[in-house]
This record gives sequence, structure tokens and C-alpha cells, in this order.
Amino acid sequence: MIDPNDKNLPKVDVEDENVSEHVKMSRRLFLGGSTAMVGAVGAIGAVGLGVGSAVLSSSPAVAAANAAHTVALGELDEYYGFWSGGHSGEVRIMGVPSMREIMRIPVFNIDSATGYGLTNESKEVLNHTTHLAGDSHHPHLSMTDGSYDGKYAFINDKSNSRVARIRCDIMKTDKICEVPNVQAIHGLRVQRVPYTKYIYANAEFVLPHPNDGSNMDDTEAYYTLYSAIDAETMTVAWQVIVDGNLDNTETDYTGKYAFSTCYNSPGESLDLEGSMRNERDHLVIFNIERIEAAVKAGEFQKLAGSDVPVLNGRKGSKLTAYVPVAKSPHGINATPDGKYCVANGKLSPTITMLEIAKFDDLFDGKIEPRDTVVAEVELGLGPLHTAFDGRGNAYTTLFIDSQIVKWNIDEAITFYKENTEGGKGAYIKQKLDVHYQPGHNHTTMGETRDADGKYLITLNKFSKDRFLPVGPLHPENDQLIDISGDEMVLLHDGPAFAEPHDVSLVHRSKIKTLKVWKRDDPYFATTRAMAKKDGVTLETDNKVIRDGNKVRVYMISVAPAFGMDTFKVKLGDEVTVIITNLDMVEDVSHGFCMVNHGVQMEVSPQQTASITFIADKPGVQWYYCNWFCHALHMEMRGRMLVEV
Ligand code: CUK
Ligand code: CUA
Repeated sequence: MIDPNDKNLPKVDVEDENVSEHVKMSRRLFLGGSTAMVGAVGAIGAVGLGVGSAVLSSSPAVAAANAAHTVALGELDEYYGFWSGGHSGEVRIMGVPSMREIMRIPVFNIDSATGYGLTNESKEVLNHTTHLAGDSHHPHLSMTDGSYDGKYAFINDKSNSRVARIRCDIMKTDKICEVPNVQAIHGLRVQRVPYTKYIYANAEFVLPHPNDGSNMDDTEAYYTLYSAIDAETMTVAWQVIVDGNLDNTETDYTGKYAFSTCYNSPGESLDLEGSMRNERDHLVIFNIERIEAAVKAGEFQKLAGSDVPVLNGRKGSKLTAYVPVAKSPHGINATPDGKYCVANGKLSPTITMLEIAKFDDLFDGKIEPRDTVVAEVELGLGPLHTAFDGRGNAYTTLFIDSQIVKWNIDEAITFYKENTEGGKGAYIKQKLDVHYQPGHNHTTMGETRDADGKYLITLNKFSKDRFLPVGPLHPENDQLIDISGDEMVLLHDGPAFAEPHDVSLVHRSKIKTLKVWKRDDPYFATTRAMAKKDGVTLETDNKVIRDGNKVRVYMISVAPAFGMDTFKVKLGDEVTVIITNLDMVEDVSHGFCMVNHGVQMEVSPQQTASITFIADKPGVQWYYCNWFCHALHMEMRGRMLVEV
């Protein structure tokens, strides 16, 4: 993330006539005319850059937009928002435009409400990992023919190099892939066309290989890899070695190409200064057909400790192409018509726009890498991510300027081609102040063919003075903006706990969830197999099975009672409690909590859930239902009698 105090920030010369007025303007205001202001992060937003801002006015446009976005009591939102939870490790579902938080989905974190990370079913999902922490950045849903198909959501874990899958019918994490040979999975996108066969994942940090401590000083030999993960099996299909540090990634609308922003293009710099020294970094384009052919032809190696085919995609390889783009590119976003992708410059006031149809010629050697560039668009300071409305406009977050800039794609291309002085900056339609320091933004259906240009969410890293103070740690501020008209209108401030990086906004017609679990759900298939071995029918039996010092306690639950109000074990036994909720009524979830044992879990209607613990305390140990289910919910309890 950019520190506005950083002395390495792009220096914008306000006297330079090649720098357009709006950049000078924002830079001047950022500097506040005196160096004393440079350190005043808090002042950036507070002074209000005021370039075309409509935020605080009470114009008819604002009033109309506010009325239009109101979701009346009892009514449902039009969109699901899948919010990443950053280093909380989870995913959150918000309703848009109401901005009501509807559900949390634990993914890489422990969750005491649902028992995720504690139950046997969730431990299986987590591969019995010891890492119960995560840093989730990029939630993206599976697609067919370039639009959401409602099957899965995927999200990366930067902190433990994983990718997780969430089933959208039950909204639970159901598989996690640990990516070998790399550290810090950051960028993540799905294949859009013809369907999501692969999830593409960037590993950010370069490493020596083999990373066994033998070659840590040979920094020239460090590299990182790009991974394709099979969306069904959630295993890595292949990896490609690249030059530079991979940042974000994106795919096209044909299925032929994926592309990633890379900073630190020399590849060998491990420190901040070195990684910023190049004037240009690059976009690396992956030719998926060629990569798959090379895998088939056996043109790969394997790295120590994994069976994944690893291909060479460094500069000069036929599998990749490297296109120089604006310094330290961060976000990479494809337009909904599939024509262009834009690499956001971060340390440059510009973004680089490439024409995807030219990639064929590039790989055939007919044109040079820079021939794919159709515009360098000057927007303002700290462009990080860009979203689209499907009407030819783009919306880019300016981290340092604390603004969203709306610009017209065709006009920017024409301006770049003709370089008409009079047209300078005319492609910019509006700059709207946001509060403060935006990272990602996302439009409704904006990463699909069905971009509908209704709302934009901006995920702002700082909230400063916008909410009641809650101590040194502040929430972030997720703002909702109406983009349906000519003018962007800010509608809503949404405080958010650490740290939504990214969001996907999905029309509600695309998501079909189950009302109650299906009894044959694969989520508890392992538990069902265990019951079968024990001769237990989950749906009817209340039974205690002893197997040495292992005890399996099977019981049903029907509001407001467990199938057993007492069971006996011996001190030191390893106890597994397996509960099957026979309630058919939607919303009647039960829970199981064994007091003083760190044991709790959710058992929703028609679900089976199990949890294992040691009976390490003698005597009476109470258990109870911890999800409010019935007027007699408090009475839904029982005793585990631990004999010595
Ligand atoms: S990154 Cu956080 S603001 Cu991880 Cu997508 Cu750009
Ligand atoms: Cu069952 Cu509360």
C-alpha cells in the first residue's frame, strides 16, 4: 500500500507542461502549498480536493439517488456483495444497495459461532492445517460464458499461500488448496470463458529454489510462479516461472489469455528501493493454449517437494509475453466488452490500456509488446484499481488523491492516438472525493459481460473522522456510489473491520441457495461413512459407540431437545459428538456446546456436524444448544457424565 509520506512517491512537476491540469491540481492540494502538509495524512481527505465533487451538496441529484437506493423494510437487496475480510481471513456477504451485512463465511480463520476450524467437517476442509489464520484479498465467483454461474466463490490467502473455494448453495468453504513452491498468493481471478476451469493465482514473493537454506544469497536465482488451480478438484494443474514479483491478475473473455501485473521487474531486488527503481514494470501475459500444450508434451520440470508441472515462462519463453507498462502496476482489469485491459500504475499518475485482440499477433511475433498498448491514460495520483459500467466508462481509484475518477474509454484511446492538445484530459468526466484512500473498487456485475452500471463500491483504507471513535484502531470505510446517471453520487458510508480489499457484486438472480441441508450433502460424507462403519443411522439413532478409548456419541436433535440428555464416558476418553438436526423448518439451527471444553458448533436444519475433544475433567459436564432455536432453547441441554 502507498504511504503518502513516502519520499519515493512519484514526483509530479507542477511546472511541467506535459503534466495535465488535474494532476497538478491534486498534487498541489496534496502538498497543500507547503511541505508541512505532506505529512498530514489526515488532511488529505479533510481538506476536500473538491474536483467535481458532489458529495456534500444536497442537490436534487443526490436526493433522487438516495431515494432510489433505499431498500424498504422487509424488502430484499438487488445484489449480493461478496466482501473479502482481509486479514480477518473470512468472507462477508453484504446486501447492496442497503449495505447490510447478511452473513460471514469463515474461510481461513476460526469461527466460534459455527465451529469452523473446530468441527471435524471443517478440519477436513482446512486439510487439518495448523494455520488458523489468513489474509484474504480477492473474492471472485465462478463463471460460464463470461457471467456468474452461481456455483462457487474463490478467495486467496496471502498469509499462508492458499486458495479456498466457497460453495454458493450453502455459503460454506468446502475446499482449500495449498499452493506449493511459492509464498504469498495474492492476485486471484477465474477463467471466464467458456467456464471456470481454472482459477489463476499470483504468488507475490520471489524465492530461491530449492528453498532448503542452501542458496539464500544467490538473489539472481530467486523467482516466483504463476499457478493455475483446477476449480473442481482444487489442486494445482500447472505453474509457470516468471520474472519479477507478481501482483494482481486478470483473465480475458475468450479463455485464451490470463495476465498479471509485475513490479520489481529486474526480479532480483529484495528491498523497497530496488523494487521501485525501474521507470517501467510489466504486464506478463500467459498463453493458456501453449501452456496446456507444453504440459501435454511433457515440457516441464518438477520442483522439490511437489508433483506439479512447472514450466519456464521467463522473458524469452514462448509461453509468455512481457509488456512494459506504467511503474509498479497494481490492479489489472478487463473491460466487460472483452476488448481491453488496464494496468493501474500505482507509482505513476497513469494507467496503461492494452488491446486484448492484439495478443494473438504479439505471440505470433508479428508485433512488438508495446504495440498492444492503445493508451496511457493520465488520471491522478495513485491509481490502484479500475471498474466499469458497461456503458464505456471506467472508474479508477486514486489512492493518494482520495478520489474516484470517472473516465471514458474510447475518448482516452482517441486522445492518446491523436494527442490533441485541446482534448487534454477531456476523457475525464468527474472526480469524486471518497473517504479516504481507496484501494479496490467494484461495480455491479462489472467484471462480467452483464455489467449493468448501477452501483460502485469503493473500499477505502482509512475512515479517520467519519465514525464514532473506537480507539487507535479505526474501521475502514466502504462507500456506496450511484453510477447510474451522468454524475457519480455518494450514497452511503459503511464502516468495515479489517480489511476488505476487494468485493464482487452479483445480481441476486445469479445465486440460488438451499433452504435446508440435503441429507446426502458431501460436506459431511466422511462423518456419514464413519456412522455407517459404526452401524449407526444418523437420522434415527441415539447411540454411544466405544472403540478403545475413543467414544463416538451419535444423537439427533429436534427443537427443543437433543436425542440424549445424558451420556457416559471415562476420564481421558477421546470423545466425538455427532449431531444430526432433524428439524425441517428453515431458520431452526441448533448448536452444540460442551461447557469448559472449547467445543461449539452449528447444526442447521438437516445438517450433520461433529466435533472431537478429550474428556479431561471428571464428573458432570453440561452441554447445551448455543443457537437460539425455540422458546425452550435454554432448556435444550444435557449432561456428559465423566467417570473416573
Ligand atoms: S490488493 Cu489490496 S488494495 Cu491485495 Cu487487490 Cu489492491
Ligand atoms: Cu436448539 Cu437452541
